Amino acid sequence: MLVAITREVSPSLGDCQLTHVARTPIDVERADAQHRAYQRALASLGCRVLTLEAEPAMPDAVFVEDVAIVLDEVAVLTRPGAESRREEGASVAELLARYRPLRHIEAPATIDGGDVLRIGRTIYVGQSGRSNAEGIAQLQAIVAESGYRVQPVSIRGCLHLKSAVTAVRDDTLLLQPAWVDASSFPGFNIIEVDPGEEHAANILRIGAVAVMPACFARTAQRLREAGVEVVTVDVSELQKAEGATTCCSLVFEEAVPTRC
Ligand code: CIR
Repeated sequence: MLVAITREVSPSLGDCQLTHVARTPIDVERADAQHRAYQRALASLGCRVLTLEAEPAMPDAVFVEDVAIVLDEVAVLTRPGAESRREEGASVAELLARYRPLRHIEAPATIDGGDVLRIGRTIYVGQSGRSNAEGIAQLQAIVAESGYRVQPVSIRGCLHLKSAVTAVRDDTLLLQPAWVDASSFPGFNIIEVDPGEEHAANILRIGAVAVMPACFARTAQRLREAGVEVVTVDVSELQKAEGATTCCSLVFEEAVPTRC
C-alpha cells in the first residue's frame, strides 16, 4: 500500500518563503480546505494518508516533500536550502523511522526534496538556489550504497527541478522548456506544458495517475491526449506560496518487497 505523509497547513502560511512568485494575500482557511481536498484525492487513489499537526511557527511546513527523500531502501532527511525551513524535518523523521532506515544530509550541504526526481535507478537533482554541490555529493554517496546513480541537472528561472520537469511515466516527462533543457533527459518522450501555463510541469504521480492543479486545463488536456489519466485539485492558495501538488506529500510504498 502507498503511504502519503502530509502536514496540516500552518496558520502562518502567509509568511512563507517566496523566490519566483510575487507575494499576494493568502486565505489560510481556504488553503486548509484545499489541502483537505488534496488529501482526499490521494486517499481516493489508494494512499494511506498520514497527517502531521500544523507547525504554527513554520510557515512552509505543509510542503513536506522538501525535507525528505524516500527511496525503497532508505529515507534521507534533507537540509533545506532556506534557513527558515531547517526545523521542519524533525517530526517527519519521527514518522519516517517507522518505515525506513534514516540518513541525514549534514551542513554545509543543502538540498530540497523538490529538486529530486527519481526515475527507476536514476536520481536527477536540480542545481538550484536550494540545493548546493555539497548536498548533491552527500546524496550521491548515500544512495550509491543502494545502487542509484545521481545525475545533476541545471535549471533556470524556477524554484526546484520539479517546478520544471516531472515524470508522468517512466519513459515520459512533462517539461517546461523555459526552465530546463529537454537535452538533459536523452531518450525520454517529452510533453511540453502549454505555453500559457508556466507552472504546469509539477505533477504528482500516483501509480499511473497525474495529480495536478485544476488551473492548468490545457496542459491536462495534452496529458490526456498522450493517454495519461489526470486528476485535478484546486490548490490555488498553496500556489500563492510557490507550492503545487508534489510538495504537499511524501508518497512511498509502505512495505517494500525484498530485491534479489
Ligand atoms: C518555499 O519557498 O520553500 C515554499 N514557499 C514552497 C516550497 C514548495 N516546494 C516544492 O515545490 N517542493
